[in-house]
Formats: sequence, C-alpha cells, structure tokens
Amino acid sequence: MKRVITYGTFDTLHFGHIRLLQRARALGDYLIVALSTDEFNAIKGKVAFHSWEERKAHLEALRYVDLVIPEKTWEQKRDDIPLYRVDIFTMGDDWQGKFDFLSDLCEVHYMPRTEGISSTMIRNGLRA
Ligand code: C2G
Repeated sequence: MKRVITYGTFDTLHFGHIRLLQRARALGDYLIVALSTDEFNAIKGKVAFHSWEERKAHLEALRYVDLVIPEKTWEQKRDDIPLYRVDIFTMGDDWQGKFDFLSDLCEVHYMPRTEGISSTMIRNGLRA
C-alpha cells in the first residue's frame, strides 16, 4: 500500500485541483490531503471563500481522496510523513523545490499545475 500526501487550501474546488488530486492518487494506493485551516490560510496570506468544513466536504466527495486532515502549520509535514506512513509527498510545481528538504523522509514529487484556472479567477467571475 503506497501512501501519498499533498497539502493545500483547495478553495472553490476546480478542475486544476481535481487533476492534481487525480494524478496524486495515481502515484499510489491511498491519498491523504492536508487541508489548510482558516487560521493557517491567514498565515499564508489567503482568505478562503469556503469554510474548512465545506472545503473538506468537497474533497471527501472526490473518489481520489481517502483522508482529509487539517494543515495548521508549515512545520507539520515532517511529523505527518512518519505519522501517516507516507511514501510520496506531492505538490503542484508552483512549489518546485520548496519541499525538497522532505526527501530524507519520503519521495518528493512535483506535478505540472493546470494552467487557465485558479480560485482567484473563480472569485473574480472567471475573468482572467
Ligand atoms: N493547483 C494546480 N493547478 C491549479 C491550481 C492549483 O495544480 N490551476 C495545485 C497547486 O499546485 C497545489 C494544489 O493544487 O499543489 C492546491 O493549491 P492551493 O489550494 O492554491 O494550495 P496552496 O495555497 O498552494 O497551499 O503547505 C502547502 C500549502 O498549503 C499549499
């Protein structure tokens, strides 16, 4: 059983997120999503349109997602990986290189972002 983890806000869930989650799940057999809390979003300088509970429900509706846990800090990744017996950490390549420090704990894999869609675009009414 190969276990994969990814992190994010996943606000106004869209096909860019879904494609990432689909590819992340395809890297293994079980996908954990660490979902940024509203408090952590504030640290990231983000304000989500949907609450954490709503964003969690949206993710849990996807066949690709097996477990949703809270992402509360930048630092928790090094604890999450052993705690959840993670084999692969993956993120979109807008984070390319930023999490290579995890490579002593698990495989680190960046995937191409989906162009042409973002939560910001959706909030702005899909005007680019
Ligand atoms: N993503 C994507 N294509 C898009 C938009 C997002 O592939 N058009 C990917 C991002 O690369 C990221 C994931 O979807 O891997 C979630 O994106 P966000 O919700 O914007 O997450 P972010 O704010 O980058 O949070 O500790 C890591 C942070 O919590 C990441």
